[in-house]
Amino acid sequence: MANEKLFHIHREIAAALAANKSVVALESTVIAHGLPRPQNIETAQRLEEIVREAGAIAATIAVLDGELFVGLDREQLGRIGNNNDIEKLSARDLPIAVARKWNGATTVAATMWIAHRAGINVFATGGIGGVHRGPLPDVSADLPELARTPMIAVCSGAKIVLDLPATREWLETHSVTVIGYGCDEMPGFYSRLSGLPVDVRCDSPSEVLEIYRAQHELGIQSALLVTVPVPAEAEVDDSVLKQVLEDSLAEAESQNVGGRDLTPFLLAGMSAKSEGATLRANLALLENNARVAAQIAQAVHAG
Ligand code: PSU
Ligand code: MN
Repeated sequence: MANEKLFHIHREIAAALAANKSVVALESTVIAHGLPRPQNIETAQRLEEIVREAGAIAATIAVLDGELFVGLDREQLGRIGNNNDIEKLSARDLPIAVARKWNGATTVAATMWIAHRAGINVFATGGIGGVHRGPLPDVSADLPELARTPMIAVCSGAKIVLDLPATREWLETHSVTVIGYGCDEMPGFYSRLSGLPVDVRCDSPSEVLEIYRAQHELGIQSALLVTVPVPAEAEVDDSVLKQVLEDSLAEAESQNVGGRDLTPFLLAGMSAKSEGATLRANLALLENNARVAAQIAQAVHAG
């Protein structure tokens, strides 16, 4: 068991968890490294409001001075969003961050690790990490964390910069059940379609709840991945997407960008080259996913 002393659970969130009310965990890498300023902090606050409007409480997760924070106040959110020395922390980095008292934003993997141990069972993000393109087998730690954490994870599929078919195969091999929420194929992040299958379609929070319950009763320890397409009006045109993605991937290769810097580099490059179209899509899908996650959390706690 993790030492509870390392966790700082915000008062309101601790009270909600104790009263079995709905809580939605949110990641912070998207704030620190995934979105430009000032939209990053505005978005983080907007996501918390959306979750609240839908009747749940948002728990944005980050590491501050080596302590694991579940729920951030304004000042803490500002530290994560406005400083240049915030680390991008995946699960493997947590022991280092704790030992060396780092400030860091948590990826999907690290956020799920913390949220699950804090007793939260629903999590929302934009797009999960996955299997990267290119010759190296570069596989985001988000995938194995999904395979071993029994939570509901709401996203718009894996980020388009990745090898989506390989990512889909990985999820299948590691028994992560993939739900299409109001869709019959897995969304492709900035696109509503990817040509890849989901395991089942659900059209309401109660349908998701039925599967989540069954998974729990079976004792299955992997996440339930609920994939939600980007709202149609914010979807990025296919030909634009193809072009800016190709250019950004080539740029990353020629500048030798890799490892943890790769995803933020590609997202920023695509936004610049698409005159902000990919950024608008990213914001729209983040907001929509937060809303859906809060609705699902409501169903989980009502049921
Ligand atoms: N989704 C977004 N923007 C992001 C990310 C996801 O819309 O910045 C982040 C998430 O925190 C995810 C991480 O966990 O990118 C994956 O990074 P990597 O491929 O290095 O594991
Ligand atoms: Mn990687």
